[in-house]
Amino acid sequence: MPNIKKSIPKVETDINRKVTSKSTGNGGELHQIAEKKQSDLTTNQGVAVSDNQNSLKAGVNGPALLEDFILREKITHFDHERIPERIVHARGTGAHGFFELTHSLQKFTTAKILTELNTRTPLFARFSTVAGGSGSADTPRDVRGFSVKFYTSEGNWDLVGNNIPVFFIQDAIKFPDLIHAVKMGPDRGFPQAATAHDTFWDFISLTPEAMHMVMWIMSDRTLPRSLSMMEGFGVHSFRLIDQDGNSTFVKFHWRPKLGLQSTIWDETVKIAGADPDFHRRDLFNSISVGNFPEWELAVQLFTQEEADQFPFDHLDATKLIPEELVPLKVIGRMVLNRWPNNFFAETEQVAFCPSHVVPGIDFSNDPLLQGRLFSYLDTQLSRLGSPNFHQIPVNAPKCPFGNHQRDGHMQMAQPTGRVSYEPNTLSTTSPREQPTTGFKSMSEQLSGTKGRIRPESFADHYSQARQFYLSQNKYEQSHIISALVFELSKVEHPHIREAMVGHLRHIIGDLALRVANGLGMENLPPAPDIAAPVVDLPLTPAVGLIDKMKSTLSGRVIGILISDGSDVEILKTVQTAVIKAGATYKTIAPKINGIYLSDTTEAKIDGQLAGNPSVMFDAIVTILSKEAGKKLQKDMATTSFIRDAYSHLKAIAFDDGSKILLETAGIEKDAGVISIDKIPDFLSAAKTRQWSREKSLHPAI
Ligand code: HDE
Repeated sequence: MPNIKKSIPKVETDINRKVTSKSTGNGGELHQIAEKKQSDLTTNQGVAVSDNQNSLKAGVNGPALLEDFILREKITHFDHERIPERIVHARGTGAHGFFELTHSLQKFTTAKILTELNTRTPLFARFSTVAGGSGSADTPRDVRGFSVKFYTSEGNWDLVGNNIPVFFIQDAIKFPDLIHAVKMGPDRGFPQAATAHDTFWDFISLTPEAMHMVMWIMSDRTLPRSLSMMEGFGVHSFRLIDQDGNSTFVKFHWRPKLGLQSTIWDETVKIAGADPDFHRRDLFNSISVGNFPEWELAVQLFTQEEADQFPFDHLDATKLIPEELVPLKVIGRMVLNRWPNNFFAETEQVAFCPSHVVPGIDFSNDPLLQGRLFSYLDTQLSRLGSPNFHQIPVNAPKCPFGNHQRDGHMQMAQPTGRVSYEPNTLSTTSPREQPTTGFKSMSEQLSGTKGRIRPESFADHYSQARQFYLSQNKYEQSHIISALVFELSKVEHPHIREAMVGHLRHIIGDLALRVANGLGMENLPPAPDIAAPVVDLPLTPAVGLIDKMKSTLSGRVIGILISDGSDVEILKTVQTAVIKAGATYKTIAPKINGIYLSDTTEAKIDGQLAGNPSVMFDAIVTILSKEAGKKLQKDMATTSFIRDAYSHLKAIAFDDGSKILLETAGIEKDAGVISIDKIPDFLSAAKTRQWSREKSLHPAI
């Protein structure tokens, strides 16, 4: 029995603690004391706190006292730290930046942000996944949100888009059903952040309008390599309004400077385990080192008369306007150059609403957009808890703003004077209407019979799905097929799998057949009845991805594996060449410290091998002494490093000492497996993936 009496410290000792910059309390706990350069730690009422390590107790081993207002304030605030996460798009990250207009749309709109050349409009952008909770991984197969809040001189404009130009549904009334179907089951609380389950595919199989979107989400578009390597789309048609009130339809597109790039499905799954923060870390890193992510903003402009000629209805959000039909006009660029000071205050509290538009920009009658115009303001009220959410700095306009709205939870403003209404005679300075430059909706003549009716022009659900699939190259088509096989294999109810394959038959027979084969179906299930005939539309290569990859190493990371005895000259040459080519590198070794190179100098290691599998890199280099190669041959982390890089179609450069590892990992030499003395060849191969390798690795597809 320990001597309890002996272990009780004297209270006096604690009270008389010596005041130095650091001090230790009775229990050995650290007290960091404010010096001149530090401010005092205070309560929220500004009272300096003398001890932030111990609560107030009745005796040294006694219970805590209710009187301890310092403890209660701290814990109460902590208990209330979380706000409801976004119902969708909960997982996200964002950054500040600016937009610069390079081509004026003066002919079409009065909006200053789209007409004043070379002015920099500050902005905040947020990227997100849709289905997962805020703590889910960055890399599930999912659509990515692509939201931009422009703080224009005429008020805030939010362009709240996605990285895919079409959507699942045509009418907002279906959104809660879609989201309930994709989110975790209400009875079991899983699966998280995944579409590969019964409820999602059950709903989709009963929603033929989703088939075009299904093609997009099963493509590599939902597996972006980096947030700065994805396109963004406003999705709906909007209107631009000129000074005479004339309207032109517009679709907004973001084009990444780094070009498009995606990961391979198996790689994506492994990234989720190796680094659940893969995308936000990548964005953070690139902004931190000054490699600012950049996109072009482009528009498609068209008139009502042109729209009448399209073989689809542009107000249907399940359709896109092929670039080949209405070309893109680049009008400016967005650069993200500042990481937020505080994730919660900015990224979590930023409130986007598609209804936030500025004079000169207006809505179309897309029924999905119309529903969104209501939903976002509503959701901010429950998420941020007050109609004053616009006062939070990240949400507040940067131009002057004011009206007669008053009070409410957490009112931060202090309006002065007696008048909080208008019209009035009692104030000469209170805000008044602005009929010349104020926001005006396009004047549109409307008539019709009230009713819950879907337009007939929305009835073709398969033609653009077919167009998308046929516009992919053969590797991309295989990826869509293996994604469908993967997802539908996770579905427990055979009738849902069959219904889905039935739909695929309308898209294209070969696709249905290959998916049915992958699912081991003996016969092709029947195709459902369709509301409108499927037509063959001209191909649109712009929807592809692989063929649009840019020949660049910018934004790419090379993993260099070394160990004791690695050749210092080769290492230096590779590192210099990688940087010169515009990429970055990480030097990986079995130990984070204590690795000595061929010249006996200690190497600088950026990451330990087991914690940095090759899925973290775009290409790998192995530089090993013969002894190290032999030793590492038996190490699973090393062989997986190489085998995964190979099966994820990455370029591999190796030296003599690493040859043995390639043999152990079963690597067959091809154009992407390159001897270290051919660094230019390696760097050129690292700009892409070794697509031709894929067939031999996944013969089942
Ligand atoms: Fe959203 N969506 N959405 N959505 N959405 C939200 O608003 C909603 C739709 C999109 O980074 C919510 O603030 C409805 C299409 C993005 O903070 C909510 C409908 C597109 C983000 C909401 C749609 C989007 C959201 C949840 C069908 C692409 C994240 C939290 C009519 C054009 C914004 C929030 C951010 C977020 C509703 C369909 C994009 C509930 C009702 C189509 C990028 O209001």
